[in-house]
Amino acid sequence: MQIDKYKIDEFNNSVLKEHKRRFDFAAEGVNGLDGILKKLVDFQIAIPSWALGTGGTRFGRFSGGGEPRTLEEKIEDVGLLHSLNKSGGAISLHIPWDIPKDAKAIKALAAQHGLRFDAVNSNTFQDQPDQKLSYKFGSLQHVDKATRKQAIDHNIDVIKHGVELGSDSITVWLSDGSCFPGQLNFRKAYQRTLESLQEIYAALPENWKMFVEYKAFEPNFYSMTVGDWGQSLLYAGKLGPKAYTLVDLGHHLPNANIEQIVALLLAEGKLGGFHFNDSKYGDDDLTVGSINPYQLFLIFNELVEGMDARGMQHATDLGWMIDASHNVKDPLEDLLQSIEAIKIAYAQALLVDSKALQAAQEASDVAKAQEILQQAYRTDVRALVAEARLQAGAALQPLQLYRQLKVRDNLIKERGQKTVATGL
Ligand code: LRH
Ligand code: MN
Ligand code: MN
Repeated sequence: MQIDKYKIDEFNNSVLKEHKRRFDFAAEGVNGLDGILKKLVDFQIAIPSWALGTGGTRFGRFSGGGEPRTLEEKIEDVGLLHSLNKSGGAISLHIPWDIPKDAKAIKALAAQHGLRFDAVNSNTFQDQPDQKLSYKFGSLQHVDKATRKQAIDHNIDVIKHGVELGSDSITVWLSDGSCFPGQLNFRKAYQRTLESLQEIYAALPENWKMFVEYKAFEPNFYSMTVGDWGQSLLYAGKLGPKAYTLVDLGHHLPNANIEQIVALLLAEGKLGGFHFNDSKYGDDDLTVGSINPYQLFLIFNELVEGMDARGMQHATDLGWMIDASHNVKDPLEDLLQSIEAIKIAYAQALLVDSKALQAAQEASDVAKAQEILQQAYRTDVRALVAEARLQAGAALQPLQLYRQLKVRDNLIKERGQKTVATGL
């Protein structure tokens, strides 16, 4: 299924008058409005290939139907999202969940939908049916050299797939760690992991980046060998200039000050990118902005401040990806909501009066500083985000149009009610 441009135009015309009214109100008094709209248009978020089907927990999975059965259908789904909001112009693959058999054809198909390939992800947290050695006790940290080698080779293979697709980064997330005290020699696990990562790093093409993703717990519940941003930063620092830390918002211990982590990683030139999601308890992988939108705004505030201070391009100098799982909602609707939440937080951060905030900070005027931040956060920027979509040729209200066009019903008709996508 594809959404014709005239359907988008037709829909936009039907809501244009109301939009103009809202936009005029929202735009009044906004400094540098055109620049803000341009930044919103340019900002693209990569969609994870593993989140286009219904997710599940270890207790069950309840499919919604019409899930993509192949990589081609996943690309088609991301294409649908992108034509609705023109903000999801990239796809992030998890290998071997999604192996591009004919890379040329897959790349061409993605290009037809206006999509490029973002970071490729390796998987050494599961055993594959044809795999010789098990990752039950870790991969890059494993006590057995041959198992480490197998995991290293897999990562190098993933890089090769990425090269063929035109990707320029690999995200390495390791489930390595231990479940019980005494199971692991921390120092040796760290050393082995570092040496394994060094071998993968050595295989990176010139223009490539390696993102080292950390996570506090799960599936190991006593220790994780890349358990927090400090550990990730240690690895990235020792690896070299192409290695960066990747922040998945759900991978912290409760109440972690993620915005401060982001600010410091940026200041060190070691922030590589994001896996956006939201959580209340742990790695819940919920819709972005559904639980704690203020935190999301504060993170974007640090991003805008820190990237501007370093002269970085918002849209291109970091990797922006979603990493979520959709257990009870239609995955495509959920992703539309996540992208909207990201854009809203970004727009609000762009509205922060940074000069006034700096002055308040320098004067230690705490109340003023808080007022300035909350002034931006409490501004309803939805019409600005919608206007950016309109300018990009997308739908003013993507979710409404998705429903109006009965996209899911059509996908079910095309693919069937009982389809299962690979992924989480
Ligand atoms: C681990 C993680 C990591 C994986 C993905 C499937 O929790 O966030 O990014 O690659 O989930
Ligand atoms: Mn992640
Ligand atoms: Mn995760």
